[in-house]
Amino acid sequence: MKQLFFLLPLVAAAPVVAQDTQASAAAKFRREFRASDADKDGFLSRPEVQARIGRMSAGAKSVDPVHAKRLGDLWFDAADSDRDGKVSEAEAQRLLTATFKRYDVDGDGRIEPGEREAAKKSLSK
Ligand SMILES: [Ca+2]
Ligand SMILES: [Ca+2]
Repeated sequence: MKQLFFLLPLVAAAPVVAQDTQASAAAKFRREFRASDADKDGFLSRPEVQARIGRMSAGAKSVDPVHAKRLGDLWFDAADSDRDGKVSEAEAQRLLTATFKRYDVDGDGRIEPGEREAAKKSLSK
């Protein structure tokens, strides 16, 4: 779960950042999903997820291929809830929503910096 926290901000959530609302996070995620779906079949495959993460950067440093593969696996396994080996947009949105709710402690639909910190702490226990 510790890695998942760092991963989700990368994948689901270039959108799930401080002050983002759930609606705006979902809209950004939709664009992110389409951009990641390299073969445009409407699903994310494991390699597509890994490739996308490999193209992202975490702050100043980019994600190395080994790390990208590991993060991709973590994200993929968390997102593919029906275990059919591909992640639909609905599955990915569910993961985003679950993540958002976990961060949004006071349930006001916004992720405040303090809530991010609290989520980070709870996940690293
Ligand atoms: Ca695809
Ligand atoms: Ca699936």
